[in-house]
Amino acid sequence: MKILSADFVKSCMKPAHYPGERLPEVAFVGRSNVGKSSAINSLLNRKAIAKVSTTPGKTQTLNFFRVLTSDKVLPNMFFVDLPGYGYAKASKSVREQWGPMIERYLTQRAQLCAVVQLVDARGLEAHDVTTLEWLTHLGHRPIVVVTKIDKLSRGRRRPCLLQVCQTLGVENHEEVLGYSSKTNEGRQELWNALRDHYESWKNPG
Ligand SMILES: Nc1nc2c(ncn2[C@@H]2O[C@H](COP(=O)(O)OP(=O)(O)OP(=O)(O)O)[C@@H](O)[C@H]2O)c(=O)[nH]1
Ligand SMILES: [Mg+2]
Repeated sequence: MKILSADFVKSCMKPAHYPGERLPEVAFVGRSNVGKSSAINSLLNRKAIAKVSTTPGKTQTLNFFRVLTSDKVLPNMFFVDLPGYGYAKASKSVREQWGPMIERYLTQRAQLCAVVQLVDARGLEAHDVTTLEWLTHLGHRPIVVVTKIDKLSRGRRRPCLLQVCQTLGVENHEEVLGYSSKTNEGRQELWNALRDHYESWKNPG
């Protein structure tokens, strides 16, 4: 699949400010610094369309990117980069706004067709487990992406994915994907999963 264009559209907090255009949307969820913005850049073949930082807490609002692809099934969509959860160093008032801001988006946005939950290949945290439970409770079936997989030797990758499946209680192992924004490993598999999700969202049952 070719990316024909990828543009940052806007950054916002309130539903009234979300883009008016009704395109399918893909949201990226995960703890701070896990690599959400990097994964967006990698999927879009862009170096820095989404801002990346070594310091957790870089993304603080909902950031919408309009994406056009050569794919017949999923030719256009918004990617939505969300702030990370569990960022303890953000000020209290900021943290108090993030929860409701993310929850409002995930519960109210009718055109949200896929949620990608990123977790770190170097280990899950309790927060990751509760987030998956929460997303499931909200009616989403997240695509779990185990990122920074390049930090593990080849031999440790499959056991790591199996461990993530087990800890998160995901029965179908194919629903947990290894990913590296550094080497683009897993990029095609994630695009395939997004396309599949979109199709089953569009034609439920
Ligand atoms: N080696 C490696 N490093 C990565 C990968 N993905 C992200 N990183 C690094 O991890 C750090 C955080 O990446 P971001 O993409 O900013 O993470 P984020 O989840 O958007 O963080 P917040 O916006 O703070 O929630 C940066 O230093 C990235 O270069 C990956 O797949 N492999
Ligand atoms: Mg970010």
